[in-house]
Amino acid sequence: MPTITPDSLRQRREGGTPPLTARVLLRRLGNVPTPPSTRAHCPYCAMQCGMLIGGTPDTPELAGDGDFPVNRGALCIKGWTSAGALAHADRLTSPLVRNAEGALAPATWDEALDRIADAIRALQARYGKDAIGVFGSGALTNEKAYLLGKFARVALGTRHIDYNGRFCMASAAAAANAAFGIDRGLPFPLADIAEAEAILLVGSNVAETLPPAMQYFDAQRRAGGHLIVVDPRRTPTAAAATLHLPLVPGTDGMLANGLLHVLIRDGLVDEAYIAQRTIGFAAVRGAVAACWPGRVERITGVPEADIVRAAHLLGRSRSAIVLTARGAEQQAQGVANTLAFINIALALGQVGRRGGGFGCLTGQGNGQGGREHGQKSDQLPGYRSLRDPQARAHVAAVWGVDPDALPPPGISAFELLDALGTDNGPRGLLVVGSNPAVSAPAAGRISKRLRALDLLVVCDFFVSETAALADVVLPVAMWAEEEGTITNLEGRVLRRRRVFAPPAGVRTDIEVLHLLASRLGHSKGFAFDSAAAVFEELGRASAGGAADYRGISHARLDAGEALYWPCPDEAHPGTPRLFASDFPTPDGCARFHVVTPTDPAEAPDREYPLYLTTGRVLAQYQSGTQTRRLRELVDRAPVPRVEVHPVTATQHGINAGDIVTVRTRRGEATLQVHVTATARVDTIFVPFHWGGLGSANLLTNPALDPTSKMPEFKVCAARLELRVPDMRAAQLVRANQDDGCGVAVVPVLLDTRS
Ligand SMILES: Nc1nc2c(c(=O)[nH]1)N[C@H]1C(S)=C(S)[C@@H](COP(=O)(O)OP(=O)(O)OC[C@H]3O[C@@H](n4cnc5c(=O)[nH]c(N)nc54)[C@H](O)[C@@H]3O)O[C@H]1N2
Ligand SMILES: Nc1nc2c(c(=O)[nH]1)N[C@H]1C(S)=C(S)[C@@H](COP(=O)(O)OP(=O)(O)OC[C@H]3O[C@@H](n4cnc5c(=O)[nH]c(N)nc54)[C@H](O)[C@@H]3O)O[C@H]1N2
Ligand code: SF4
Ligand SMILES: [Mo]
Repeated sequence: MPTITPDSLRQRREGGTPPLTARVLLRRLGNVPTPPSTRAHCPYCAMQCGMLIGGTPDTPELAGDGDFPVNRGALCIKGWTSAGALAHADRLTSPLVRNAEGALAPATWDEALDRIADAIRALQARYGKDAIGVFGSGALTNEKAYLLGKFARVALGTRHIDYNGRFCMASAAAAANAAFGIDRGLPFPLADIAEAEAILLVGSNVAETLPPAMQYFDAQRRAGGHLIVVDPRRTPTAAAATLHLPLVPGTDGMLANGLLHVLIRDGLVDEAYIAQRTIGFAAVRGAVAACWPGRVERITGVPEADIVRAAHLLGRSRSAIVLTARGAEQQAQGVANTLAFINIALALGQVGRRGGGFGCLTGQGNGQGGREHGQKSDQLPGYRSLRDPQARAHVAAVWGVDPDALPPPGISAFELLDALGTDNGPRGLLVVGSNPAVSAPAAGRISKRLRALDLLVVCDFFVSETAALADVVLPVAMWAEEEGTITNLEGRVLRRRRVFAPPAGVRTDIEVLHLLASRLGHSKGFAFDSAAAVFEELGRASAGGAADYRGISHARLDAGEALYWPCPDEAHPGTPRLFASDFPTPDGCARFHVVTPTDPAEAPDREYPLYLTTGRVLAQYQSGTQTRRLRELVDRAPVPRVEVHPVTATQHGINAGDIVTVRTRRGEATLQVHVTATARVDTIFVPFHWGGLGSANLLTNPALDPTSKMPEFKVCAARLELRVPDMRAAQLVRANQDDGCGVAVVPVLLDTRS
């Protein structure tokens, strides 16, 4: 019995899908169609929800996969609608090359690839190998991420490669490596969350960013557990908590130190665990002695009584899990913040215990695998260091090159973008899986740098805001059209399967890298006949590294094995839980770190009196290239917006629906006002899913964490102004009233001023 009506068919061709309510109704009536049968995973976030897909690209059928243990059949609205992008009218099916008139025009693959290869050769001959840079992504499969790193180091010979995970997981990674000796976001399966008596969830809005994960938090509370949420906003996640601590943005480190102070003061730390399994506690005990609750209240805005209550809920529970996400991590002190919360989990003696522990919630689809196989400026596959002579020798042997031919480490994502087209930076850039014109901090400045390049090449499915600036755009296959693997937020490796043939004219990223490498004289190292063959080489390159994939194969995954890395050989069952007996540090112990919180890089003042924080809404994904094109999602989150507390709105004389300017020292954005008591009075919130005039990143501060080089997306100083030039207000209203599915919204969102 088909779910698809003629009307919904038409919507699909336009990029929409049948209304969710209709589908839910059908399901309730038991009128579910024969389930689509190919096992797949949602293309978006790190939940990588299991789905079943069938039908055709024009009329896809999609259901949650009830047998997949992570989401257990649940999908969020983005997952339900994801297949709508496959046959979307905007889908690129031909390369685009900038012509003499300055416009992007269709070209053949040979023309496009020759143009790229000629330009790369000319730029490298003139300026050296480092004249070309590569910008990768946590959206890429393990195979693609691995191959992109190899392409940069071998085919281009450049030191300039980094990726968007630098804007995402870099602080979490640096902190976990420093404390535990390994960086696996969750060192235990997600379902363990349901077993914790207490959970401290810091800077994470799970209900909107990993919605199916809420089932585990819900089960935890149903079993009598406590959930404490630390977030300046009363998000749907915070509303579901036992206790919400609405801190002043940027004060996480101080709050953590205050919680630890109370735990120590009230005798709630696990001295035996601390003595046996950790080092460095004495210094931390000394440092947090000065963080008494009254002082912490003055700095964080969290009432003293709530600080004490939170500490007691954690310290008096038999099992406790501490989790951080971007709220605490995307700060110029993001690593220190994360370490301060790790200190709590260690002091409680919970890390390595069943139902307890510490984790960082990974964000992007392959945010975990994408950070392990060599897209990072200083990294080789298997989470090895490019600075380590042994690692260089091992990987060079797998690649059949001289270790000395491997370039040295490059610079981090923001530093790389900010150097483009300057004397110190690349003159050409290849972007695969990112839209930095929208997602990079101080995006106005970064768009100028992208324009200053001699060569910008973007591989994408659609003309993203970054692709719109490119010299060459290469159309690539989407998730349901290619084979590969993804590593989810738990470190579990999953299969991405080809369900549909890609549209004519489109190639996979793997094919593109081979075609380009061939033109640069490196065909051999990039001629793979399948993604499984790439994965096999990745396994060998990773062997012996921290993220060891040697024992994992497409065949084992296809046979239904649940494989978590590390998995060093074919007989190894994988490692769902880490740290039960020791830590992968030289002495087997975890490390405490003294954290001395500082002010954010930019605090409010008279000129810019409000805190601005940025993040996500349920119905949009990242820079929005896909989700701004889907009707059901556009209906739910149609225009760029700023969330303002009612008191602040009254003070500014603004009302819900007004179009306002938000201004910071970096620039201004035109946004529609949402008045909501979920915000703090002193804090406004802007989601970052839009480009052009409504882009949050026109406002954000690119202050970087000294260790992770993570930008401070979550805190800067801003002011609200009611007046906007009429023309811009008109543009936003037009976007708002557009009943289409994004096709018409896109030009409105492009910045027409430059
Ligand atoms: N709907 C949707 N889901 C997504 C994504 C998406 O784009 N859309 N993206 C995916 C990706 S890549 C990622 S990284 C994850 C991110 O997932 P989350 O980290 O949950 O998402 P964010 O909205 O960026 O930030 C989380 C919360 O941090 C709060 N916050 C702001 N400032 C501070 C602060 O100073 N301290 C603290 N403690 N909290 C603060 C914000 O109010 C926000 O509610 O989501 C993934 N899932
Ligand atoms: N202000 C603010 N800015 C932020 C954040 C924030 O919280 N606030 N969060 C940051 C975070 S956590 C992240 S992860 C970044 C994300 O921001 P981006 O790095 O821009 O990531 P996406 O929007 O996912 O961009 C992916 C692009 O690549 C394309 N794409 C997707 N999959 C593939 C693929 O397999 N191959 C190819 N060739 N292309 C593909 C998509 O169509 C899209 O255009 O944004 C960061 N920026
Ligand atoms: S939670 Fe993430 S993976 Fe699951 S359906 Fe939603 S966007 Fe897709
Ligand atoms: Mo992210």
